[in-house]
Amino acid sequence: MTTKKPIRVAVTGAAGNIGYALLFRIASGEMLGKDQPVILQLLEIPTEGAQKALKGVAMELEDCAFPLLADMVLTDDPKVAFKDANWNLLVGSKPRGPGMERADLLKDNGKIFIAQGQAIDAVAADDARVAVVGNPCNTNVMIAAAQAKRLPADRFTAMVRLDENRGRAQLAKKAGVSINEVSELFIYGNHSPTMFADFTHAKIGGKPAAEVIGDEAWLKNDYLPTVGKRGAAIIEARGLSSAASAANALIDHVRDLTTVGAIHSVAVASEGRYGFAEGIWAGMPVKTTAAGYEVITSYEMDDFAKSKIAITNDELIGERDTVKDLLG
Ligand code: NAX
Repeated sequence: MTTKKPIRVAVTGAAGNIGYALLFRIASGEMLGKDQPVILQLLEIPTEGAQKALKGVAMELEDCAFPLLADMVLTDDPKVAFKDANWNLLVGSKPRGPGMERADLLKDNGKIFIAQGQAIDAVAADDARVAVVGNPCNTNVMIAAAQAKRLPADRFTAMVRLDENRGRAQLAKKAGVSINEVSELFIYGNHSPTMFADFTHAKIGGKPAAEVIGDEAWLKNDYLPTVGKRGAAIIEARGLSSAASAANALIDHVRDLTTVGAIHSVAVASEGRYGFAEGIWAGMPVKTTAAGYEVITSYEMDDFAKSKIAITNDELIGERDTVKDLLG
């Protein structure tokens, strides 16, 4: 029996598709450790349907009799969901409706993240950390972080880990090797098709991936779009967007941010690193430390990599311009 104090994990959009693939894994100890009790604080929108569905998910969690699940809170109030929460996983957001422009989606979701950023800053634990999955996640995390007066910006991250996992898997498949052979594949920029999956520094079996693959045209013209548009390919095949793989990536994201020495792709406040504009959140490699994480800045980019980073940087600047009224 563990004697550790439970960690409070708030999850928004808890009755959604990703929520259904995520909560059971958190409760079973896959995210924070097999001896770490958790309290799940679950937020859904205040409609009868969403609250009823949330209740159903909670009933199933109860029926798993997870030894590590110390308690559950079900609510439609962000201030209740984020109360004393150590991890705040912002999964819920509004999907793009028929005929809706991307700018409208950015603005509509932006409002959600203003309210949630304020609530987290007001009531979450002193060590509160935030991971945003709800799209457009880089811009949503920037909006939430802009509301924080108490919590520093480095507590706010967005998820590009699914893109990293996809990128590693595609390299392993092409090279015909185990996924464990692929290292140093990091995602730069936006969680969108403009992202740059940096194959130029990736390694396969410890050797440069480009050398092992031996097909630069494939890397540039097939690999990058395959990774960048994988989300759309999943929707096309499954009729639904990635859920289990997204939940899995979020487990990886948080587990690696709490594992000292882990190196992985995270969207963080750019602070001008790798040529990204100040103030936007961009994917880049980070190394987890005892105090939090540090960004790895030692990768030298060639002209091709710089041109790819410039494209995703421009898109992120465009998103920021669209929501500039929400950043005050
Ligand atoms: P679903 O539509 O199945 O679930 C979203 C849930 O969020 C719904 O139950 C909804 O009621 C709830 N919700 C909406 N607004 C809320 C609010 N203000 N507070 C609390 N709950 C709220 O979507 P799902 O497939 O679970 O995807 C969730 C989000 O993840 C989407 O924005 C999606 O685009 C994004 N994704 C991000 C990925 C990434 O790598 N960063 C990959 C997967 C996914 O596409």
